Amino acid sequence: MQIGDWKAVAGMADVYNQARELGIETNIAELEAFGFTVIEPDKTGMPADFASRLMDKTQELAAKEDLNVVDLNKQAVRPAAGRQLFNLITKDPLYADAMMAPAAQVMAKYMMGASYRLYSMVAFLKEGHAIPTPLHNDSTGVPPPIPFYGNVCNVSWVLTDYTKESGTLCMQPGSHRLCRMPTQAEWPKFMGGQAEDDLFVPVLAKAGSLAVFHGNTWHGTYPKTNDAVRCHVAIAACRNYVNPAETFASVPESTVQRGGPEFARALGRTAWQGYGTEGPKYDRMLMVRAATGTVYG
Ligand SMILES: O=C(O)CCC(=O)C(=O)O
Ligand SMILES: [Fe+2]
Repeated sequence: MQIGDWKAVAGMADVYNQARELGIETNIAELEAFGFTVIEPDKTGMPADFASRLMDKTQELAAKEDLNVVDLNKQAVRPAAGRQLFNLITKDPLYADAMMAPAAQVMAKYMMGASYRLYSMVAFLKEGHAIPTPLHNDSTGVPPPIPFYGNVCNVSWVLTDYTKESGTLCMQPGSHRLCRMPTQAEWPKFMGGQAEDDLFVPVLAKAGSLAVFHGNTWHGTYPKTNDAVRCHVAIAACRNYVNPAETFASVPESTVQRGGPEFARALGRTAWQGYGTEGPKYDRMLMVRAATGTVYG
């Protein structure tokens, strides 16, 4: 059907039409049905060499950054196996390009509404063998029931070929409908839980794909059993009222300019929150009015 500029779903008609143009409407159907989807490299709207440039940059940062700068890297028991690099948006303008990629924008807005904000940008980098990352959803600190529409979502640039052997993400299809965190008993047996392993599926994705999932979807990773480098850059977006996990105050002005007004907005540069004695700016409050009415705003 033809989708017009429908007022009742302010913002969504535009996003939906962009999804059609990019050829990723089926990905939206998969996301709705299963809680996750994989967008093929040629549908991201980015040049063919983009993912390899992002991989090179991420490896360059990893080589430069002291492991101990990251607190979690010092913990024996931690949320995710392997190495993580945080706050990437502050580190290079290429990460702004990753976030503003047409398919990434469409999916973030589809899931978190037009007023979405950047929540975090984190690289999950593994070299050599790695134990599984335990089953979880990305809604840290949200008590059940998590709203069906989700408070966060994950749009991940897969930068190396993701296979079961390379320790790809492991999903429980349909779990986004449960609106809560899994209990330890609900983890698959291969993670030390009691659930049958065949309830879970690997995200199989070529380097350059976008793995996209709802913030309520139960996921973890398969054990990494090969020696290849394995990396994805997770762009987490959140709803306008969520306190982002990372601070973006130090993103250079030149990067903000490069990203444009929508990028600046998503980084909170025009957020109504965070005021002092002067109180909020009314025009900024009006920017989230549509979100008060519908999940699309
Ligand atoms: O790669 C991993 O170990 C975990 C990744 C993850 O949980 C995520 O991207 O949300
Ligand atoms: Fe996660």
